[in-house]
Amino acid sequence: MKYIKRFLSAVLVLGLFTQIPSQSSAQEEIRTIEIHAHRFSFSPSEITLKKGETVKLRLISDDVTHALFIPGLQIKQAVSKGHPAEITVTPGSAGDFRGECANFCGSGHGSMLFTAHVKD
Ligand SMILES: [Cu+2]
Repeated sequence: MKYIKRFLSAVLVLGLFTQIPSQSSAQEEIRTIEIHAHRFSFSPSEITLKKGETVKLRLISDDVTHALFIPGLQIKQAVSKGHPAEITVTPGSAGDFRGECANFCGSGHGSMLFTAHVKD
């Protein structure tokens, strides 16, 4: 009985130490790209992704509510000041995917363009 208890607690302790580091390192592997939206542009206005690579896009508004709309990548995400938004994307094909602001934000709204280049 004594040995069984020792064995079980050893398994528990080992489990704790082996699980926690592997979980956090898996999260760190996802590349995060920060994109600021402000009247009247995105910065950066172009990003380069790799086909099949999962990346996290972190959207931040510096002023009013904007929305990043990239139809070819099934992305449509609004973002307002003080509330960053995160999108995870895994491009399935290579090419240049055009995007734009999808939330009317003033006179220069139409010039808020974006391009995601996806390499093979
Ligand atoms: Cu906008």
